Amino acid sequence: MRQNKMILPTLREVPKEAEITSHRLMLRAGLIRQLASGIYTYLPLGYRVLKKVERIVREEMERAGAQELLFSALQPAELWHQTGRWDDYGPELVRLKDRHDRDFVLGPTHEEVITTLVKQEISSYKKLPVNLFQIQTKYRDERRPRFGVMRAREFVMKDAYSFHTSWDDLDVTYKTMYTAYSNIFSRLGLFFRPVEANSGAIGGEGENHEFMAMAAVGEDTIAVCSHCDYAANLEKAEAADVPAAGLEPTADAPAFAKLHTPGTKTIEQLVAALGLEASVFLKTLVYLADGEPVVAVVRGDHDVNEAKLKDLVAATTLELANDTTILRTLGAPVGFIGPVGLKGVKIIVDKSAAKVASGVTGANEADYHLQNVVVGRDFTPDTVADIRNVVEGDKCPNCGDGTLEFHRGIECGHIFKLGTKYSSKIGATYLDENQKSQDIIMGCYGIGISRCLAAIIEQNNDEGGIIWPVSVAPYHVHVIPVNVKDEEQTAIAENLYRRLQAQGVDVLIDDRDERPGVKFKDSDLIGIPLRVTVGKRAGEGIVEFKVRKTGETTEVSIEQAYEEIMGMVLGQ
Ligand code: 9G3
Repeated sequence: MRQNKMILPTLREVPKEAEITSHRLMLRAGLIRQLASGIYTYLPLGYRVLKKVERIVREEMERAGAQELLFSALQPAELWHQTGRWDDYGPELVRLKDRHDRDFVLGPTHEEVITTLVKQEISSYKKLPVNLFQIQTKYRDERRPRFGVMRAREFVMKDAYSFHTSWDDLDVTYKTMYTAYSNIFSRLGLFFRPVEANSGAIGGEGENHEFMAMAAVGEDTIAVCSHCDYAANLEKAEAADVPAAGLEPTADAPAFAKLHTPGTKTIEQLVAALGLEASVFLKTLVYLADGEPVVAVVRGDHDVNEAKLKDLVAATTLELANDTTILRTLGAPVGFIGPVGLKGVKIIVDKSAAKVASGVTGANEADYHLQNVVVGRDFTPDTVADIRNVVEGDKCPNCGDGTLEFHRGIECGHIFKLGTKYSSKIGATYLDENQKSQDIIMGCYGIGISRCLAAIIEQNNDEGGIIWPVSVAPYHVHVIPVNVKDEEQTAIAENLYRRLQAQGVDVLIDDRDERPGVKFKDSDLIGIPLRVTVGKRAGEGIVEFKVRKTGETTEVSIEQAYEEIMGMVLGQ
């Protein structure tokens, strides 16, 4: 491609609205432009990368035996009424009416659509299993789109759905997809980790894994064992059972007693006032689970994991109660509430909190706390379960030797075992070998294609700009004639450009009449992996060959440059 003809508007200055490196560089390198909040145009350079990522995903999905189709983004609301998700989702679900005033959604995902298709087209077990995928634009009206294409309101997703007659058969495809995803993210040049995840709103009783591109700007926190390969999203991560916070409660442990603690509402204030460790406090929080109050108790040095709590109480919505609700429900102001003496409200105690031998908690009376509280003696939990976030240093639940360390990740892929959650509601069944009608068992598998561009840039950049891996680079080689008025330099550059193109190499030639400095800065910024500069020594058959990733620059013959390039590019 000839740069002089391209719409490739590079920027010197950093757009102020861009907060993270990938967003800044995608704007500065002329890959995208914002149309509206969370909505982007992919300019030619950005679009080329998007198509290369899609091609790699498509190749690996087909290698894994999936068949590609394309659904409509417009989905009739009836399907969403059938699964109940028309009501489950709020403003994030883009809804619209057609000219006949019929309700539609712009698809954020396609479980309803694909399951309806399979219901219509597949009825015999002989046609199963089947794995179908598409690559398409999705719509989710994020409340706060940010970080450029990393959290947009419109984005490109590969979504696949598999259909099975048994969980065992689903497991086979799940493992095949797990491998395909590992191949995909490796080919994209990403440093990634598969992590155990929480299936969240879409539920589905099966296991699920997220594929995290490790990056400091990642919105997800993952807990990784220092010793074994255990890795889990913080929403899901567990810790090996921890020793009791104090001594085991003894029969003659003193009865609980009131403490006058005027104005000390927070754990920090209590620790300071009483000189006790945060781990002996029974921190009490009130939630509304589907509107019903639930009391959660964790140790003072832990936090409630709302994803775990929500799963435990099987709630559709879970939110912290406000101060008024707390006062009304427990008769005490926030900061002085506790589980002792509560009536008619469910009390869930975290496993680690249940081991506190002699705890301190709110007395359910303003300015008073209780000490020497023994769980099970002074109050009876309805449930004792893991409802806390693990903390760094916790023992690994898998090997028990290593400790958990936190890292940040960008969720680029997510695979799920769905079971019959959708097929049962849509009525997608098959006739088994005994002619008995059974609900089809499903899996689903997503990759954020456009999000991968941001993740790749977050992991591959330097002060000069983007450093594209060869596999997804918009062009493999940047041929730069230093002075386009010099006929010899231009002829040599053009010749190399044509020879490489004839070999199927993607070549960009900077044929602009620009100062060399501008050309080199732009070349570093847009991150083409290999560069051949045709300058003063061209007449001697010498050009400069630069590898963007290492910065390694050598003067070589044109032939050597050609051979180097062919060696580094072919097979990508
Ligand atoms: C919605 C809205 C947002 C959503 C969903 C539904 C996320 C929703 C989860 C999934 C699960 C998998 C198939 C491909 C892989 C991911 N956000 N999810 O279901 F209506 Cl507004 O999309 N779907």
